[in-house]
Amino acid sequence: DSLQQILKGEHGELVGDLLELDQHHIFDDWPAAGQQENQKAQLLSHLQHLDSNYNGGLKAYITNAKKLLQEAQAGENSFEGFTPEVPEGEKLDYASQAFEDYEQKGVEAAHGAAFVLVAGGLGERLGYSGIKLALPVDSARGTCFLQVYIESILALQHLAQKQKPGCVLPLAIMTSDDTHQRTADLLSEHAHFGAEPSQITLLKQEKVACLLDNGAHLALDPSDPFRLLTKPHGHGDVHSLLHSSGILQRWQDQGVSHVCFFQDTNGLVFRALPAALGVSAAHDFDLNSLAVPRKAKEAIGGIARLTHKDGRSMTINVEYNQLDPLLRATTYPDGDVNDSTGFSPFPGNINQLIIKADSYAQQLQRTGGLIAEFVNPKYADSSRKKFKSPTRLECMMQDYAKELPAKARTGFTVINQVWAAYSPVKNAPEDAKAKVAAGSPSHSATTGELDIYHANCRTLQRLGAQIGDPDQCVFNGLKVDLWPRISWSPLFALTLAQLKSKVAGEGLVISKGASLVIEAEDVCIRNLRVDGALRIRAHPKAQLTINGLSVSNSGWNWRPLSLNKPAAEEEWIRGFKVCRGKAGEELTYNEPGKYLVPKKSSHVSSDEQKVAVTA
Ligand code: UGB
Repeated sequence: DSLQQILKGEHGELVGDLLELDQHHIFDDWPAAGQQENQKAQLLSHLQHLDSNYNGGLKAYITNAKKLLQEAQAGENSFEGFTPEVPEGEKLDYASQAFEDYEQKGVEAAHGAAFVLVAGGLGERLGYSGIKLALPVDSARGTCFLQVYIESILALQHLAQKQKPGCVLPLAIMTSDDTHQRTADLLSEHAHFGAEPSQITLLKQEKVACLLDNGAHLALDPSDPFRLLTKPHGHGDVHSLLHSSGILQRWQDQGVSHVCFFQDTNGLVFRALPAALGVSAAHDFDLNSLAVPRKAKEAIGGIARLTHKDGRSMTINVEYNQLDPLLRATTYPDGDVNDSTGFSPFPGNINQLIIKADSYAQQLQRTGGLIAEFVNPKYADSSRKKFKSPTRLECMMQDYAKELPAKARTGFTVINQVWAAYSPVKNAPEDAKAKVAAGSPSHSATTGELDIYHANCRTLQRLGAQIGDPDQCVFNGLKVDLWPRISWSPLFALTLAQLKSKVAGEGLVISKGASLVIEAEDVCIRNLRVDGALRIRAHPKAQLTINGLSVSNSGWNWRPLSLNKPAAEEEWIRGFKVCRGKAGEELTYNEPGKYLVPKKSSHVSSDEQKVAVTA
C-alpha cells in the first residue's frame, strides 16, 4: 500500500521506471504506511539525486550497464577489428634545443591556457587517509601538491603577462564527495596559495550506483537499507562537468585557447607542460597527450594508433589491462613486453592532456561531454555469473580521444627522460615493493619525493653545476638513490629558460648529502657552495644576488624510520623522517630591496649556527 502511494506521488515516475527495469529488490522490505517514513523519504531523495546526476537518469544508467555487463560476460573485445601500431609523435630530450624551443613557444601561448586538476580520487591504493593534494611534494621544502600546482600556474601567469598584461590563468579542480570539503578547506586555510579566489573553481563529481550482478540490479548499502551503494564514476566525468557548469564557455569568452589537464600527485608535471603546450600550438593539435617511456606491464596506459579493418583509425590510450590482450591477439604475439630499448614500444600515458579549446567546445556541445563507459567486474568464478563485490560503470578522461571525429588532429609529446616529467604518488609501501620486484616503477610516496631531488640535481648538472653523488638508501624496503635535497619554488624558476637565467651553473657547488631550498622569487645565483643545508627565503619584491657564499654545517638527515618510534602518516608512506636538528643556515629577507649576499666577499657559517638576516 505504501509503495502504491509513492507511485502516485512526487517520485512515482522514477519508482515506476525502476520497477519496470526489474529493480523490485530495492523495495522488497519497504515498511508499511506510517512506518519509518523518514528513512523511506531518505531513500527516495537519494534515488532522485542519483537520477538527476547521470545523463539520461537511472533508466539510462541501468540500460547502459546491462549492455556493458552482457558484453563483459561474453568476453567481448572492445577493440575487435582494430590493429595497433606505434604512433608517430614528438619525442623530446629534456633540456635539448628542441625542448627549449617548444618551451619558448609554450610560454608564448600560455596567456590562453586554462588548467584542470582531477582530484576526486581518495587514494585508497596509497594507504593514506587524507586528500592526496595535501601531501607534501618533498620534505625539504615541505609544500603540498596543491601549493606547488598553484604556484606553477602563477609562475606561468607571470610569464604570460609579458605577452598579455593582466591575464589570469584559470584553474578548475574536480573533487568528489571524498575530497571536496577538504580541498575547499585547504584552499581557504592558505588564502588560495596566492591565487585570486575567483581564479579557482571547484567542480564536484557525483558517484554512481553499484551493480550487484549481470542483470544490473542496483546494490543496497549493507550498512543502510535505505541507501544504495555508490562508487566513483572515474576521471572521465571532468568533461561533462566542464560543459554542464558552463565553465568551458566562460573560459572561451575570456580568450582561453588551450585546456591543460593533470592529476593529483605528479610533482614534475609542470617541468614538461610548457614544452607540450608549445607542441600543441606549433602543430595545432586538437588533443596532445604528454607521455613518457613506459615499462611493459606498468600500470599506465599505452598510446597506440589503432586501425580498423574498415579503414577507421585513431590514436588513443589503451589502458594497461587491455593492452596485453590486444597486442597478443594482433601484431605482437608476445604481448606487452619491452623491446631492445628496455621499454615498451608504446609511449606511456600520464593523463596530462592539452586540448584545444575551440574544437573541445564544439565536441562537448555535440556529446554533452559524455565519455565512453566501461565496466570491470571481478567475477567470483569462470562462469562469470557472480561478482566478488558490486561493480559500477566507469569512464576515463583520456577516452575523450575516442569521441573525436576522424579529421581531428591528435598527437603526443614524449619526454624521453621519465625523471623529468613523471613520478606520481599512487602505491602503498608493500604494493610499491611488489611493483619494483615485477620490473615496474614503484610510484610510491618515497620515489615521488626522491625523484624531485633527482630531477633538480640532473637539471642543474646540465647547467654545469657540480652536484655530489647520491647516497644509496633503503626506505620502506625500496633501494633508492637519495640525491642532494635541492628544491625550489616554481615562482623562482618554472621553465628551464628561467632557471638558466637565474643560476650560473659553473658557480654552483652542492656537496653529497647537502640540502638547498629556495623559497624566493628573484634570486640570482652567481657563486654558491653548499656543504650542509641552506634555506633561502625572501619577500617577493626582494632581489638577491648570491655571489661568493659558502655554507658549511652538519645539514639535514633523511633517516629510515625505526619501527618502535612514532611517525606521522606522511612519513610512514615514505619510510623516512627528516632530522633537521639546529643545523642548517637560513637566509631570510622580509623586506623589498636589493641585496648582495654575502655583503663581504665571502661568508662562512659554522655548524649549529642559524643566521637570520632580516632587512
Ligand atoms: N580521479 C578522479 O578525479 N575521479 C575519479 O573518479 C577517479 C580518479 P588514479 P588510474 O598516470 O599512472 C590513470 O586512480 O585511473 C583522479 C590513467 O587511466 O590515480 O588508475 C584521481 O584523483 C592511466 O592511463 O589513476 O590511471 C587522480 O588525480 C595512467 O595515466 C587521477 O584521476 C595512470 O593514471 C588518476 O586516478 C597514471
